[in-house]
Amino acid sequence: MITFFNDSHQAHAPEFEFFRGERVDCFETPARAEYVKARLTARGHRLQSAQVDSRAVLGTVHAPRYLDFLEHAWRDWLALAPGNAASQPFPSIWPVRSLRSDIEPLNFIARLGLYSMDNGSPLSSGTWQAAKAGADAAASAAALVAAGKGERAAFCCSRPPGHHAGADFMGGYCFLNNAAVAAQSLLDAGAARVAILDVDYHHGNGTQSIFYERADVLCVSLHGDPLTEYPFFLGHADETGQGEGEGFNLNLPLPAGSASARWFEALERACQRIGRYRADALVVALGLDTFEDDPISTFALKAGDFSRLGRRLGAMGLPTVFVLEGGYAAAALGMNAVNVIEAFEEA
Ligand code: OKP
Ligand code: ZN
Repeated sequence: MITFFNDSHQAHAPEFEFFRGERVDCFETPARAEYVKARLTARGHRLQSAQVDSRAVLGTVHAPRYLDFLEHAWRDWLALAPGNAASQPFPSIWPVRSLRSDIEPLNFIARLGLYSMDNGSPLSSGTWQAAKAGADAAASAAALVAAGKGERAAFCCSRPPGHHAGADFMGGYCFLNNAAVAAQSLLDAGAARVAILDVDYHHGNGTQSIFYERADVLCVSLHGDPLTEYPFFLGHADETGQGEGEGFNLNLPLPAGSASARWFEALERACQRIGRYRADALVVALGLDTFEDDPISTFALKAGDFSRLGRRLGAMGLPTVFVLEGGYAAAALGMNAVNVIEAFEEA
């Protein structure tokens, strides 16, 4: 499968995140994408660089003031205090409920809180460069599939991931919503209906929220139940869409620790719903943190289960863009990603 690889991903390399108040090494590391690249290359898949500038589509998926903040965040962080180049910014105040989010404060940390859902999205000097290049890769994969010149599918192999990023906020290691960029690009290229299937362990709250009031993008997600799993505040079964979007959002939360059989039952429901939608194209938010050895997740998919996933998706018969999301058992990521891709192609 033709893969658009984000050559700038290593520019995003924060050192640490917080876990229960302690500094810990980042789970979302540059090695992740390199493992996938190595496996793709070893198996003879073609890697390409992005050919599309996603700037225009980013402006429809994300709020202009958020994009402006993100693009200049590192510059503004450096301007805040001498010596900041050697440390990482984290938010410490958020405009929850009664607080105002319409006025952008001047203080950098306050603005960082305004544009964040958590303190779990560490920034580094090249975050914008890496995230923008990832969005370019997602737009490029969508353009290739939309062109209909013999490529039924394409893979966007990139980091940082995107599905927690909403229209105007970052969260959960995510800054720009690559799956949303791919879906919007497919619509802009002529698709009338696009389905997004998010199989990451964590609910894709950003993607859901971006398309929640729209009928032209069906969002379907299987994930750990938010009662106990990140992102906790979205992803319940009663979230079905709103206004024009009513009926075009399907959440299939599963209890933490669910076995593969249960996961594949949910996948079947997801595929049935997408089939009834008569989508013109499919975007798969391909999180691989459902893997049994994932260090931050509790599902139990095995390497062979990723082939089974790929076969099922291939049987949908749709033009498909795969976008890499999570997956933190880094050394296994290549095998698991390529298992999906190759089984899809064989189906
Ligand atoms: C991003 B994606 C663990 C903290 C967990 C949030 C998880 C974000 C997952 N120490 N932080 O959906 O894979
Ligand atoms: Zn995840």
